[in-house]
Amino acid sequence: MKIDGIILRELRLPLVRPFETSFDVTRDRRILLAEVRSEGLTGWGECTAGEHPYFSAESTDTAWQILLNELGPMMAAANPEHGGDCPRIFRKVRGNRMTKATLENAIWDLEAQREGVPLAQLLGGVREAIPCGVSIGIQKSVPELMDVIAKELTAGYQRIKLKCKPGWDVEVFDAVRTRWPEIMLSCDANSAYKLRDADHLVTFDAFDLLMIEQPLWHDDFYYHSMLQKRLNTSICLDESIRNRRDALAAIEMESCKIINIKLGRVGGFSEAIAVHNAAQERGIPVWCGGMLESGIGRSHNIALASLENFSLPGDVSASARYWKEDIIEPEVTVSAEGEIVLSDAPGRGYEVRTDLIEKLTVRKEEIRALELVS
Ligand code: OSB
Ligand code: MG
Repeated sequence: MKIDGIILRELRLPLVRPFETSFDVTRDRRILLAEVRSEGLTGWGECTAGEHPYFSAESTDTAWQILLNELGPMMAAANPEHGGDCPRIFRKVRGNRMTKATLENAIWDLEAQREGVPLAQLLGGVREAIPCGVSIGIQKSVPELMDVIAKELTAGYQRIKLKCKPGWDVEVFDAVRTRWPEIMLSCDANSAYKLRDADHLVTFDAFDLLMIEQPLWHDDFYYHSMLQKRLNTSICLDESIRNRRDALAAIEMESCKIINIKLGRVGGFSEAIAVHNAAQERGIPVWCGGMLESGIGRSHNIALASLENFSLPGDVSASARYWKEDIIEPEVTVSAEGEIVLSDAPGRGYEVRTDLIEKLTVRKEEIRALELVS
């Protein structure tokens, strides 16, 4: 397809409530969007990098620079036929996976529109609805956390994931398990522990957690594999898994028994599908993580989570948990059974509210294909 132009935008979107992890508190999201125009159609991509390079080495500002000066021009000159062509087009650029995913996902979005099929179908999805959980940030107190959990369970969510760190872990799990002995419960440490905390992490086994997500270093498999040998609870890797090779290494070393797939973290739909397939072939279940996305990234996550091996409830939840007003229509909603029902409309299945996007835009730059090709 001929790329006619790429528009980069940054939006400022305040979260309805702050989101606290072991590494940061997020109050507003700086949402970076790429709008790729081709032959009368528009594909959208969202960059999941945070404002700071804390979760990964990328940030909103590094992504902007790399999109404008490196990936945007490469894409504009390449005229890809398929979303799956993008990894090859971007091959020269190392890392910057969230940044690459921004453009690659926009091309898949375009391709689904061009073919007149739902994006989920183009990706090979089989589910009509996806099971949903919620990721709950660190709260000021246990009673406040209990109120939040009660509300999410009433809304129908199938699994509760608690962000944790030293000092906000076993006492919290104990209180939650005492009140809700049966719920599907997991935790995510975002690398807040060291191997010397292994004895402490073993005590998590008492709380019948579905998994412990990324307890150790963000770039580690080896020490996670040592820790997994000591735990009954399954380790799930998030930060460590950058691609299919990482997934294979982690599975082979038994560093984890579950994998969280994030579209941005692995560099886009192509690699996300490759990780999904590698895990499926080896009997390792996956689920779809989230990065506090706006409706555009969220709609892409939903399409991805329709693949068969996304058998565990993910972190992709309703728009209203994050935003007063989302930039897509309809907003993402979750049923009383805790599911998001996939749209059967062609493309991403949600309309983009361009008027609202324009209003929220704080910076905008256009990469025009013609100038670049000459
Ligand atoms: O580790 O899964 C994570 C948000 C920002 C950075 C890292 C993570 C998260 C979440 C939020 O857990 C998931 C969501 O609700 O989008
Ligand atoms: Mg995580």
